[in-house]
Amino acid sequence: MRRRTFLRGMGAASAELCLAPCFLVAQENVEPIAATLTVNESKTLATVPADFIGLSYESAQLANPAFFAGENTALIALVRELGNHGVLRLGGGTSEFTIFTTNELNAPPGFDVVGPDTSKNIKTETPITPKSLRNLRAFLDATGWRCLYGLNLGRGTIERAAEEAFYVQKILGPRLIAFQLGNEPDAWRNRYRPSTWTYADYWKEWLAARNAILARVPQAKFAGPDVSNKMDYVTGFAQDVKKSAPDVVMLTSHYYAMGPAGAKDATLDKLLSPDAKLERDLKIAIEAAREAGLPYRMTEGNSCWNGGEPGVSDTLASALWVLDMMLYFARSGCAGVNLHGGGNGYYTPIAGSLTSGFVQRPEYFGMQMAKNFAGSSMLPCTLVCASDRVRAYAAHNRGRLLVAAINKTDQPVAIKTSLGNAARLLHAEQRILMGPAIDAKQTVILRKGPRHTFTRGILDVKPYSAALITI
Ligand code: BDP
Repeated sequence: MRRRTFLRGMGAASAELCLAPCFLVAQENVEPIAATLTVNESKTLATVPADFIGLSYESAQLANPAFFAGENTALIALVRELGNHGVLRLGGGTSEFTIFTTNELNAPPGFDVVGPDTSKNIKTETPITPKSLRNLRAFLDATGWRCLYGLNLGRGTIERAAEEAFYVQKILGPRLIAFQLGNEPDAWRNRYRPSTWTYADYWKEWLAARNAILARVPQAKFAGPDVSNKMDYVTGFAQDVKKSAPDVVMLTSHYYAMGPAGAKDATLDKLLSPDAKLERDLKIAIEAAREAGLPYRMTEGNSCWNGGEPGVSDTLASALWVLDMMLYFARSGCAGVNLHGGGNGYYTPIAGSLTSGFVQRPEYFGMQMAKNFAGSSMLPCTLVCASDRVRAYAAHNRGRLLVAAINKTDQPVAIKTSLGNAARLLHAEQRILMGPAIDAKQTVILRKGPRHTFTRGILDVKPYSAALITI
């Protein structure tokens, strides 16, 4: 396959091509890293919901009613390719600057799309009207996805939030999972609230807002606390809702692997390394959710906050990172992951606009590979390997065994497996997530037939690539 063919394939909505050797043999003479993979097929670690896959957009995007609309068929097609079920979360920094009004605006909005919010304090107020909500409903109906809807608690009034909730519930109906009240309230200190602001203050405000919304919308459901990173908000909220808010259906928080953009350590190297903080915090969130009898969802996150790091957040590295991160969340018992994006932000999985058209960025392909695990049972598996940048996950899904091996090193990896007898492996299929270089902006998923998947029982994973095996 020539480079031109490769690039042409990447423009396609689902870039699954027949595999020819070109990009896979760059490191022919390098000794592979040896690894051994053992999968325990008799035990389930976690059940992955069918709507595990998710996207997150800024609420301000709703100010352009033409964006999330039944007529935006290009975006609908791309979202559907990420899964027949999924969760669209609306929120982010701009959600504290939205104003709901039933006065439909005659003038079109001054913008087409909204990227990730990077101006943490200076923003313009954006109106949301019933027309945007009706169009959002059509968009959700067309994709089959459901919505987590963020209301303005940071800078809005409780009365207005209750009024907006009334219209959202009426219009989105079964497409609405729950309301979230406020974005990242753990970061409001010295911003929207005084320096003395604590979790206890937040809980009081949250409860008052929830009560007002319930008075107007008795069937309302809630999710939260949608925090940036302070785990005491997550554990406190889980305990408090268990006691006093049975209408909370989901515990939520955010995850950015690095940030802010521009920081010295917001690098490719860091993105490819394991994140000890994630391991620690995710355990806390999952445990808090379990004790409260709730699912836990990571509702907003990406590689690097403040809009993403160019040359990192928009490269093959981000695709490998997304796949590994999503499967790590899935295996840990998380109910879903929403990748934040929008507009032409560096980390957005889908970029573009109504006027320019929409394109998949590398992260999109990582998500597309991860979507195979939606609805599956994650299995315990052990990978013995000298490098902690080689990762593996296994699951049962609809009678098939799935194995994902992610190689975030610049060397090939040779994985010895115990996945079954030769006859079983003979029918194994492989999909490969790869690109021309780790910092390349192009990424593609290629398909390899059964004959080429295992040679002598060994699974070869090329440098900076991921393999998904279906057996
Ligand atoms: C988060 C905000 C989100 C931003 C993101 C970022 O919730 O709206 O887009 O940071 O800075 O804190 O990229």
